[in-house]
Amino acid sequence: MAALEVRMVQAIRKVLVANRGEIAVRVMRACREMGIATVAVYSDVDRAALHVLAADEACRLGPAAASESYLRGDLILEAARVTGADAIHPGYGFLSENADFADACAAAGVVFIGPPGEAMRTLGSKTKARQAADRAGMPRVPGSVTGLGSVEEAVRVAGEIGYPVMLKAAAGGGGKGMRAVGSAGEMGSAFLGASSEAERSFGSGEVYLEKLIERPRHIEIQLMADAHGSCVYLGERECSVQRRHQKVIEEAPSAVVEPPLRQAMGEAAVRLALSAGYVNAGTVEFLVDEARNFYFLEMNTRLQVEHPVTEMVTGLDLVKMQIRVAQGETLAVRQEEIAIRGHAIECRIYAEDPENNFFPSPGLITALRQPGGPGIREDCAVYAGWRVPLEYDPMLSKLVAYGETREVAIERMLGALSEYFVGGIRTNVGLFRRILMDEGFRTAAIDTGYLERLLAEASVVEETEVSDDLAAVVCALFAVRLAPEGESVPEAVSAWAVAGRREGLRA
Ligand code: MV4
Repeated sequence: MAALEVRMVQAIRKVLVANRGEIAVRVMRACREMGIATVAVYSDVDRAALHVLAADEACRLGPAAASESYLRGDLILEAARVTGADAIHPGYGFLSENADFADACAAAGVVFIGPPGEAMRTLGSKTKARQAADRAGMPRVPGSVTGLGSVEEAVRVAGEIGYPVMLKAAAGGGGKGMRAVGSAGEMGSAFLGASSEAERSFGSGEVYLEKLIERPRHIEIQLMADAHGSCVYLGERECSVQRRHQKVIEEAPSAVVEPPLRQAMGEAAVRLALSAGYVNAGTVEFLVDEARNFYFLEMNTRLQVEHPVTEMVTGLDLVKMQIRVAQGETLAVRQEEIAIRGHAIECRIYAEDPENNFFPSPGLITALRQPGGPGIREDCAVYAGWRVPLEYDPMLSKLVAYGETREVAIERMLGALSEYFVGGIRTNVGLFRRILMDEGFRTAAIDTGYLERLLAEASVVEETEVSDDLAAVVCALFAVRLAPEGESVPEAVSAWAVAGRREGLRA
């Protein structure tokens, strides 16, 4: 047998993708390259969705509500049985971090392409994860590693670590049940507020305390572990550009992470994963303070939205690696073979209205022009004529730009954004231009408060500079033709619509 042994426990032949949108299409592309058949599942509003068209077979789950479709583990396992799928890829969101669903798959003899349920349970609890971090010798934010029994206990612990502190939900995530506390006098109401919000959101009111890290960066390490005790780290992603705990731009590598810091964070993340019996793709989140100390925050036990920037700078296909690991293969790359080359930036394009507090703006896409060219990748699952449903996350597309340097990646992204045109609905495309042109972003002077500070500044409304762009005119033509009779073309395209109408009259 060769030195690099590849054990295969069970070759996967057909994968059911228990998700929708761009991530479902992304997983199906990996399957196609591997000669694996695919099964889509869909809700009633997704009958004509791109992920359904991309699959070899498709099964209806139920009505649009996620609770009646994409969250119905029982129906999804039944679809796997009926179609003979031998594995399920959960994507992100929905059932991806549901330990009981992972266990139910195993019980049904279906491979769950993700970590074992038990590892998910350990890392899903913040307090248990902090204990695991201690066992793994991983630096974490100072504070408690068990739930707090009372306001008095919270005041005592806060006195030991020093104010300001942060109360967090043990079962939480995404900023819910979180309260900053500046002094002992504020603890009583903050404790009750955090605890009741945690109870409402997660069904558990357990809260714990951390020292507050000021102006932190959010940097995360990508991991991949096989079922034979090997785990590698695939560098970091900088995710500090976010608004209300929703990431907006991610990049790899981080401008502040030099090789020694990358190695220290990576090796700590690997120790945590191995000590928790982790298998498959995972991400360890850190806060990095102004002195570049790093602190463990939490572990995400799924493939993440922003995985493409890691793929671009490592040249690895994370979804294929997930599938190989899930069928029992050993990792085919060693740590010393993994190199970070160049720079990648991802913009999350949402159907939302920047002029109306980023309120979701689903609806019919009347025209769509997608960018291309060297170093541009788009992971997307919408098309002209598709109606973006209001029942799900309104992310339309992940636009990724790669370049030899961060500067080249930024310039390519700006070019791609200028080529991008979505007709019929509002999008946040214009926001990215503002960020990418901003001095603070360009010098990578970013932390988790960066975007909210930028948005608080008065913005000079930019003029659209595409009137001479033939492609935009062609798009406008389609927009005019697709607009129902008597209904005016949406204002956002009016400059183009005028030009398009002129062209249309000439034809
Ligand atoms: C913190 C913090 C400062 N100090 N913990 C927000 C979501 C949750 N997963 C962790 N969060 C934070 N925890 C300590 N001890 C600041 C944040 C935080 C944040 C973290 C990551 C990305 C964006 C953020 C935005 C605001 C606050």
